[in-house]
Amino acid sequence: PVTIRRSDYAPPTFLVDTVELDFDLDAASTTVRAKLALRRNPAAAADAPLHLDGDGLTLVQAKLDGVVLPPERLAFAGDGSLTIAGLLDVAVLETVVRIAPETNTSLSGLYTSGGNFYTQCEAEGFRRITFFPDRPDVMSRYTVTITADRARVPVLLSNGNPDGAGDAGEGRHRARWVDPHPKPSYLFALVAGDLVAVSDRFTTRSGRDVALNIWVRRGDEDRCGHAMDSLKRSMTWDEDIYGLEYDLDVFNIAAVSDFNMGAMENKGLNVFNTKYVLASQESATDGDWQGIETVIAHEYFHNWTGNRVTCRDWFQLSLKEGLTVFRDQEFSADMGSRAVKRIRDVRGLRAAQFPEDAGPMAHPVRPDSYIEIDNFYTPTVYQKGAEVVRLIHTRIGATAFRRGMDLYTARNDNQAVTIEDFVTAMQDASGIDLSAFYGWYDQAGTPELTASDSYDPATRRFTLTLRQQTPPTPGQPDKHPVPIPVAMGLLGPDGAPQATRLAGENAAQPGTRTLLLEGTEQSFVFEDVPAPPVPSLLRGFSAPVRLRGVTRDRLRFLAVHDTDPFVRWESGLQYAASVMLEMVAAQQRGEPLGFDAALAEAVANTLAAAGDDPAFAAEALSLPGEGFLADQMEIADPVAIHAVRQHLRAEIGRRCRPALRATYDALAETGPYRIDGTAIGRRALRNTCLAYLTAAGDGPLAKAQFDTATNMTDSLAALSLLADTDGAARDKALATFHARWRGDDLVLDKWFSIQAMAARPDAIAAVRALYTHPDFDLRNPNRARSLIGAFASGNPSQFHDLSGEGYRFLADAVIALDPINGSIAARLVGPLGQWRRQAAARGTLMRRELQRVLDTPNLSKGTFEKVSKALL
Ligand code: BAL
Ligand code: ZN
Repeated sequence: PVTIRRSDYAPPTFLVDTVELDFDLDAASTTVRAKLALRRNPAAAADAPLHLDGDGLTLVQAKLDGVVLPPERLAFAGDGSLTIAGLLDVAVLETVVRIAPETNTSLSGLYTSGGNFYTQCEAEGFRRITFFPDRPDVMSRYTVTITADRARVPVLLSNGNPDGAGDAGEGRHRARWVDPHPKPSYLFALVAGDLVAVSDRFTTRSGRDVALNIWVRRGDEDRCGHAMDSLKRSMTWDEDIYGLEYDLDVFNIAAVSDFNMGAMENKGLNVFNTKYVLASQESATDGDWQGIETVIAHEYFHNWTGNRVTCRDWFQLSLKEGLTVFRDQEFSADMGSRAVKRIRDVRGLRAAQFPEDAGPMAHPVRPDSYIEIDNFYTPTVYQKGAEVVRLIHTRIGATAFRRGMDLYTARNDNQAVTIEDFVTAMQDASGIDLSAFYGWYDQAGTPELTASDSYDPATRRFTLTLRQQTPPTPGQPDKHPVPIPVAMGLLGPDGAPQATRLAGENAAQPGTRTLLLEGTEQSFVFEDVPAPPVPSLLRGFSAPVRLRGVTRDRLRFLAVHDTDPFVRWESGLQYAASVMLEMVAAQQRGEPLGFDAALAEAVANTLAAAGDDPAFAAEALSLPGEGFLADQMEIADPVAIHAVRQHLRAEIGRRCRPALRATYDALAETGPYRIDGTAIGRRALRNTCLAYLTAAGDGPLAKAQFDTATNMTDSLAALSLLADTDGAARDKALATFHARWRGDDLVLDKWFSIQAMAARPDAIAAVRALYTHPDFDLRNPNRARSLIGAFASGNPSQFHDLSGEGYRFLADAVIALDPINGSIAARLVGPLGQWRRQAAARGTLMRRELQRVLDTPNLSKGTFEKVSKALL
């Protein structure tokens, strides 16, 4: 496989001003006619040939300027692409190709799902539909005509606005779509089939009346309300916050159950995984409701950050993804609790991105090279990319950031641009030199920030010293310092917040201030500090770093007193993590685990104050996750970590039983079901209490909740606790759940996941049995993820069983899946790549399985890239 390098970028030789596509849809053999109006790119050499990407296409005919091209003019390459030399500066190319949607299991390009037709073109799927310069810096105006059987395929959708429909004879019909906005090929979409729409309208603030439709399979109409509501709120928010309006007469969303991603922002025709559209009280958890709101917003926001202003090349992916994640995070923060949203986002970043940044696939937010671009839709590009946008937001402030967004969209509208164009707009809008922030885009690895301080009572000076260091990552042995904004404050010995005055400043500032660490080490001197203070650092997680050097005493103090809710939560978490890592060491030595009474005290305090903010209390009560703890250890010990966490849960449950039970009872659902932040917070807190009580031996409580639950959140919380236990209640609950939900794919996914994540000694056998269950379908990405992904990523103590059977299962599944859907196989193989963080006995077994995957003939280039890099 070929490595593509950012430094090799060359502009396209030809631009395509307009594209006319004509689809004659048939599941077994679809004919695609394409007419491209080509123009030589002034930036390319005068005699450069035309290069058209193609993958798996059967060419029927190619005409240049109306003349059929003879075979000798068509130079095919091994990858399916086509080069044609000798073009004039302006030319019209017409091609006819055949493709077979029903055998397309990769779900990239045009494929069928449940008898309907869908496309997925990002990143490189359009080349599986027709010959085209399939790269984002070729932006064209598209006109699309779709013809299909009227009875079987009554709905025909593409990008843009509808432009007529009619009869095509012989039981077929036709529809035409015109997209007035130039777009790259990755934003092309076609959806056709037997679908029904849930419809609404939205009037933009300049008066455009937009038809909103969510297209689903018959029977799913009553589960679209939340998605539609989220869409309208997103449209309003983008107008209010960024002045950005929708720009077509129709906004279509189509939901499909076979989908590689969460959703896709195709212009005017978003395609969504059903997981992020369909929800009802009975079938959706609170996490599902929140996921729908976030993903609907994310795809909608791409209309400006991604579609109107797109990426020059795929190395710039974070230009649209990091920025759009930042925007959806801010939207969700505005819709609910900002503090809890931030806590959850940081949890997510540390669960997925920090380990990636410390593993074999570590890459900068703007990567330098790739073999398969699908492998770079990563937590680093998305979540760390969003953190980097947030750093810039923090550095220049909200007002300048908004001016920068105005400048960015105005300057770059309808263009394919780079991260420099974004940073330059922010710099020009703020007047602040942001050049050092490129370090965040171009350097991989998570910086470690160490804080130390001293207080001099004679001068009443407090000196805070910040130091940074980033560990080496593959291909980047030497790291440079990056600018780190540290939002902070000082607390007095009594816990009261203090105003701060840095040396050289005239007046003290109340509240939070932001220090900027620019070099490797810097000291900040605070004047007039009456007594030794406790610094509260990295408020709101102002930079994606690992903060070191805060003592346990200070963590306990901050967890109680700090004004910043993030630091309060973080300090409690880090305190617990520090205690738990010590317990892991004790467990490894075979010593008694003991118990730190301060943890029970913290739980009691949190419960006492829980009424103020139950969602925050639920976060504060949650012990550090197994993955988080593993990521703190150079060599992880998943089995010891699991044992410690279980022990602690049970111990806290026993010691705090009355308070936990009282909170659990007090939060029982009484009124009608609601999905606002307060109701979600109450359920989260109640189920957190249930988990502790169950760990302490109160098994019947989970069973009772499962038997009486009236919503999926409570039902699933109870079932997942039961799934970890032994006995008849467990088996009965799982059977009842399956019988109740076997017709609902999204809920059945949860049934598979819960069992895959149950940390029982028979987990691997159970997972292998589920793999052959009649409801298991390797070809459905949601189902594959719900079993294979949930086990390998969500059940560390069993996946890492010393027998190596967990690794063998994952490798077997990846080898079976790779020829079906290489993109999903490459994604699932990831956990095996973390072998360097495991003890030698496990690492050897993991490497053996990686090698077995690598030795498989005809491996997809995505899986090859992941596995070969893991073995380096
Ligand atoms: N562009 C791929 C799906 C998403 O990030 O919205
Ligand atoms: Zn996105």
